[in-house]
Amino acid sequence: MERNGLSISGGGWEVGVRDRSAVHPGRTCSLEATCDTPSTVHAAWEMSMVDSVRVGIEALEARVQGILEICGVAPMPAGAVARVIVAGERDGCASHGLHRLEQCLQVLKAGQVEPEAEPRLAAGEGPILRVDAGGGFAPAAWELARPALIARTRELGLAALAITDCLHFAALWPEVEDLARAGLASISMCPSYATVAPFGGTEPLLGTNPFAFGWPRPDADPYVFDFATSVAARGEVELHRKAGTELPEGWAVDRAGAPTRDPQAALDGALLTFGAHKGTAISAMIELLAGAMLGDRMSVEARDFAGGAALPPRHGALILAFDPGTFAAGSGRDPGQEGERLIEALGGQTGRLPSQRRYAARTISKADGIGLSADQMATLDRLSEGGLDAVRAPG
Ligand code: NDP
Ligand code: PYC
Repeated sequence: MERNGLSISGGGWEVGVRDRSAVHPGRTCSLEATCDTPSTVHAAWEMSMVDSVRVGIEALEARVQGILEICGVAPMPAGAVARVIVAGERDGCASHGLHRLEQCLQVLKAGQVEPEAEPRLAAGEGPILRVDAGGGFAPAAWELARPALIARTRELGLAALAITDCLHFAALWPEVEDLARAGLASISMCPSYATVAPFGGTEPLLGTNPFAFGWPRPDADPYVFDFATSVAARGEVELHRKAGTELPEGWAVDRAGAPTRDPQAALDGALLTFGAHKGTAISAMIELLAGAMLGDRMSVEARDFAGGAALPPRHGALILAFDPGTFAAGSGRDPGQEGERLIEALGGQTGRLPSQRRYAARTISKADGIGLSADQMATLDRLSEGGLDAVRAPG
């Protein structure tokens, strides 16, 4: 099959030289209105993506799952972890795509995650569902609990999922997007590791604390946003370090509290919250709701438990789900149509909705395969061949 001037073989691996702009529009501006994300590493990373392999989504999932299993992760969590990592790569979310695979293995090697943990769901009968992840990977807990959360939300109009003791390394949009595709609105949040200074301060106290929202749309992809409450995710800073590029102004301070654009100095110092005092307040809310309220670690404790921020942290996560139809019952109004009016007007003024870049990248990945750099391929080969022994030191 020929697409974008390239031959594609169905679902398998294929080596070729191609222009990454064909599969990752957000990286190279081949789609207008997708190049405006400041927290995305551009030029240097782009250069490294020219010689590449294109691979089908399922083939890449199988490859990543295989690597995790070789390293001792049980098949169920290995599958869940592989799906979320590959979804990130597929959607052009480099900070939470394949970049995370070696970190997951570093955590495993450090003995900070339970590779065979079986998450246990306590659904009870009320609105609060609980999953004890048992120190295992968060995506396994999410996949186990997802059907019960959807069913309970439909039954009661709202429900909450409290995940405890999970190793969290992933983006949150897969969760809220799943729920939106089931017709539900939702909010997802979790602490992370204390690497973020509150507004006015310079000492790491808060996590990069992601916050995601999903809203179902009758005839379109869900309205989804998902961001760190730091100016950018730490993963973005790690990608800048890898690419040898400076950070934009205003992301971070160094250890002495001075503004810095050097990624390593930022990783050693502190990131800043977005939106000055407002981002700090939202980040604090996340610590309280998804840390203190769940009886699980907040970001300072999670960082200390992990011995720093080189490895993803272990803590809890909170997902709140709502059935818009139940809330609007009796109003005579249709939340779906009301929502459409707002979302269309938003898109009309801003030129692009959150997740639009991601959905565009997904469409191309589904059609053409996911593009991997020579560097990414070499990492996959190294890990496939050497297993845990081949995992490099964190940092
Ligand atoms: P970004 O700043 O890259 O993007 C945040 C959101 O804003 C996305 O939904 C994005 O949509 C949207 N967006 C970007 N630009 C525009 C625009 N011009 N108009 C409208 N919407 C726009 O994300 P972050 O660096 O803050 O976070 C990246 C990821 O890191 C998130 O997925 C988050 O969950 C994850 N993370 C995970 C943590 C964890 O502990 N597990 C901790 C911190 C972050 P689009 O995707 O389409 O560009
Ligand atoms: O990118 O900040 C981050 C992050 C923390 C944990 C997982 N991702």
